[in-house]
Amino acid sequence: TAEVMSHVTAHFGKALEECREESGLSAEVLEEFQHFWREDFEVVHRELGCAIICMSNKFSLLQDDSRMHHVNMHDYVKSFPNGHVLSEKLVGLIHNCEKQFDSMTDDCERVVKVAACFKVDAKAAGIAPEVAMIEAVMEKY
Ligand code: BOM
Repeated sequence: TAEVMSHVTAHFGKALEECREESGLSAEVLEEFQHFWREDFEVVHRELGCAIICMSNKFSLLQDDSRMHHVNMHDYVKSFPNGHVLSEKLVGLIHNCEKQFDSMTDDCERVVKVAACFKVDAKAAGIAPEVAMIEAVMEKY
């Protein structure tokens, strides 16, 4: 659900500042991670892909090939309030997106494509949070 997704985003987004330098993602492109979900934010920059890889690695959410670690992602989402209602859906949506871009060899470029696909599909599935929902739970993390 969008409510659970707001918790996951709030927590995951806290890793952004640790990853700014190595990813090269400027504040002009993305100031705060929750803006990822804004209607007018375009998920297109290679540096955002690099940042998502770096952030995911902080929580062991990726395998060595920079694809999602299914078990760890499942457990991560389940660790949030009502996480069990979202975890399988989220893993399924991300994996479906990964399959569509599997031939891309640049990890950062591929992951930003996967993230853009995930944003579209999460909205269609009704699990995309409003930025205001994320801001309401930011202080918990
Ligand atoms: O193949 C690489 C898999 C990358 C997984 C992350 C994709 C989605 C990242 C963008 C949105 C994040 C929102 C919440 C955290 C989900 C883990």
